[in-house]
Amino acid sequence: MRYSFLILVLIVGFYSCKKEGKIGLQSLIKVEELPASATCPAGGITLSTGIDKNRNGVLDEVEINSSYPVCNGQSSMGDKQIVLPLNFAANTTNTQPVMGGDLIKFNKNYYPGVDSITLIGNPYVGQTTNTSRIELYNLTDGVAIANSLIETSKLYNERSFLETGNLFDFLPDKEIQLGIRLQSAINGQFAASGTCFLVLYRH
Ligand SMILES: [Ca+2]
Repeated sequence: MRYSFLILVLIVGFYSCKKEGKIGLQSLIKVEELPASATCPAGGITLSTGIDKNRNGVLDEVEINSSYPVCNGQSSMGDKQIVLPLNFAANTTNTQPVMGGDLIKFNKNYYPGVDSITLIGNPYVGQTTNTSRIELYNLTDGVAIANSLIETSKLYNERSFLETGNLFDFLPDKEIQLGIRLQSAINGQFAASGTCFLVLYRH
């Protein structure tokens, strides 16, 4: 698995299309690479969550209130959460959508107990006047997954991970190849997909 960033700071947001006013303190997720161990034989990531009490945009050690491992390549019933990379990192300067990604043979029904599936991504733009749009894309049938739009006007250095709402009901009941559709809102301006993951949650 490729977690090229040693430490990523994710900001959880449930705004796919609509932007809501930021009030109060923000809940953050920190992702750290986890070496292979008895817990995770194939390695994985450690997900830590907490509130950004000092509002510095970083989940500091003292702010962590929950931390747990997410193993690579393990899909036992014991996993509360499964993170699948979509392997799509692209950019465009065109309003014409770009599609790609290689999450092959995906079928939501192969994961008993999973009742929530979200897209997490950290797209960004070259200029804040532009908006980068990513959507989960069914490459097998050539259609976007409904309600999976994530959009942002954040620059690379300010980008953060954003998460859609639950897409479970919008994914088909069959095996498909999943990817990402990327689009720049303004022709001639740079937009990038960032890194995208599909996250499956068990009840
Ligand atoms: Ca902080």
